[in-house]
Amino acid sequence: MAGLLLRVVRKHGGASAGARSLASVPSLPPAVADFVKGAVDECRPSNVHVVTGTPRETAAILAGLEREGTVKRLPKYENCWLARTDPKDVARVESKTVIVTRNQRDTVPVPAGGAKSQLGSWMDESDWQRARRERFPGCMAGRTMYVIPFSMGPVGSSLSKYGVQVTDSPYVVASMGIMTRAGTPVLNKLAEGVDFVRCQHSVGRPLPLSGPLVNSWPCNPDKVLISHLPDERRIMSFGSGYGGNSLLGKKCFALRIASRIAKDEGWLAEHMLILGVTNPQGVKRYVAAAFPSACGKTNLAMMKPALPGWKVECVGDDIAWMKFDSQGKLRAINPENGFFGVAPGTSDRTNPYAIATIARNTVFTNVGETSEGGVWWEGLDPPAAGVTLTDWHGKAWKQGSSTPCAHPNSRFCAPAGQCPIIDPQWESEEGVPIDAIIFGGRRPEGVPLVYESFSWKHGVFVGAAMRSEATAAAEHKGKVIMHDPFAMRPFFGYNFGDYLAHWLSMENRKAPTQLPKIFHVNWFRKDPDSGAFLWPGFGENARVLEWIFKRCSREREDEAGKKSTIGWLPQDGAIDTQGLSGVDMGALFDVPTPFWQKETRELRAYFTQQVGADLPDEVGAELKALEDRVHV
Ligand code: O2Y
Ligand code: MN
Repeated sequence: MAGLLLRVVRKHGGASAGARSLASVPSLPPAVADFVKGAVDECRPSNVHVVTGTPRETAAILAGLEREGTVKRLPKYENCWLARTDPKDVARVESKTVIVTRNQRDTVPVPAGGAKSQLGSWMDESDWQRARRERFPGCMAGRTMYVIPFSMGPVGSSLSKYGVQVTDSPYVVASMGIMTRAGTPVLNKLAEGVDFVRCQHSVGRPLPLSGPLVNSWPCNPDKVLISHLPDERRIMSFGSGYGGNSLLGKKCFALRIASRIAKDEGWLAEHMLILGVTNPQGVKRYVAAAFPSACGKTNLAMMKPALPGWKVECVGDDIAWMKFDSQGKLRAINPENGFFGVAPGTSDRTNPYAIATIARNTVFTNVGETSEGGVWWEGLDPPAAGVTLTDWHGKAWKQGSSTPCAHPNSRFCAPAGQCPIIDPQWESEEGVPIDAIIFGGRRPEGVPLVYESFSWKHGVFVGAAMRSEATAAAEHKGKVIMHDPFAMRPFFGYNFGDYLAHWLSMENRKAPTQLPKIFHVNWFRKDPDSGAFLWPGFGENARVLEWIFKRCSREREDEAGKKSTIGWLPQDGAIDTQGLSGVDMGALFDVPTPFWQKETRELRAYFTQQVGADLPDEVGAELKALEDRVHV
């Protein structure tokens, strides 16, 4: 194995008798060595392996996982792997995700009447210390602690930030190697003394095991706790090996901790895809777009436009870090290096470029498997005759079964550079220039296909007012329209009221500032009688991107849209519908007053109960102005 494998020595005598500590790690920069030493002292692994990120090392880690039975090779493809998790460890666990700050109000607005905040979960420092003591001491006994130096963003970019994750999960090492730039080049950067976020992760199953593992997937579901200490720029995650709980560069660092760093430093860390769109004349613009889950974010990020001559290129599908440059242009990078996408529903029809991206060097988790050593999930064509399927539990599975073949949150983890339409500028040092910000949601009624905000302040209000249809929690039935401001509800690293104030402050910067235009889209409006979607979506969404593109073009700036109570709508005929049949544009752009009266009442209740005194006056004023326009 190419990485440094360091034996951990046992200290004898004195107060530290029985403790394990790192003898010496000569290759680590002092601040990194201090962090690793602290983690070793607490978690007491038997070995420490500093990850170099070489292909040989990754291959050895995957071979070890295969020997353990945690992953299996998928012989149908080149260097692809399948992991099946413990069925109790299949998704981000929001209820066990906390932010630890001195004051509750640093983390969340304090809801009226003692209600529980829906905008984050705060933990008191002393409760957190107790929780830490109950979990981490000795948690890596018998296991190797991997030290992963990683970069969010291209190494050396002025917009990038660095992290070091210690983990006892080789699956996490393999996945972080795809999702981030990890290994020796980052360690060299850290040797320059740059700051880094301290990320400590354990699956929470020291050896010898106290009970059997399920699917050779170590985890400790009863003890899961994903904690963030934004003041210390530290993340401590325990008990889960899955996705957003364990790949700490992603939601924990790039959104929760980074949103707080961004507030302190004057930039934006957002739950947004970034794409470049080029018109038939060769003019290119970039947009960033925030959507709650289940709105097809990865599909939009890799869209194959149905409009002839138009081209979309992908910079990122999940997270955008954006900062104004010295000319006042908002520049964005995708801090990630891979896609951790939902597999079910991904197909040649919905996202052909994702299908091409995941054909090699990909780790699949909890998808179905074919008898040919391939993958399968709901939404793909049935496999060829004679090919049989195994479900995500490892059991034989047949079409028509009452349970799904792939877990609904099953994932592919693939290198972004493999996307056939990855943007040529996706790793550019300065980031790509953003002309438009798009908010969106799954709104079956009342919300038009697209509208543009009247101003930056109004756009911030539109982001704050985002809602989307979601499958309700177990205790409810059916679908509900959930509030998900800026698609950041689970990911705010600090008080949402302060977050809104930070967005508003972009307009008052002393330096030159060209604010992007702000839009809202809804691909999911339904015909109230038939329940059918009114808009075909997918590649046809290019027609909406075209309108947004034109609205951003300087020569069109004075050209009026159609003013409505909620924002600028396209004038009749401004959206190209050539080649589309049976699409009722009237129904798609209807803005029903009773719907918006109810919407404003619900928004007022939400802002009052959840944000209260922390709601900036400007956002309150935008709500009041909307109420006046719809005559509440
Ligand atoms: O369930 C998980 O652990 C993954 S969550 C996730 C993964 C990729 C992109 N976005 C998300 C999300 O929850 O927004
Ligand atoms: Mn996401």
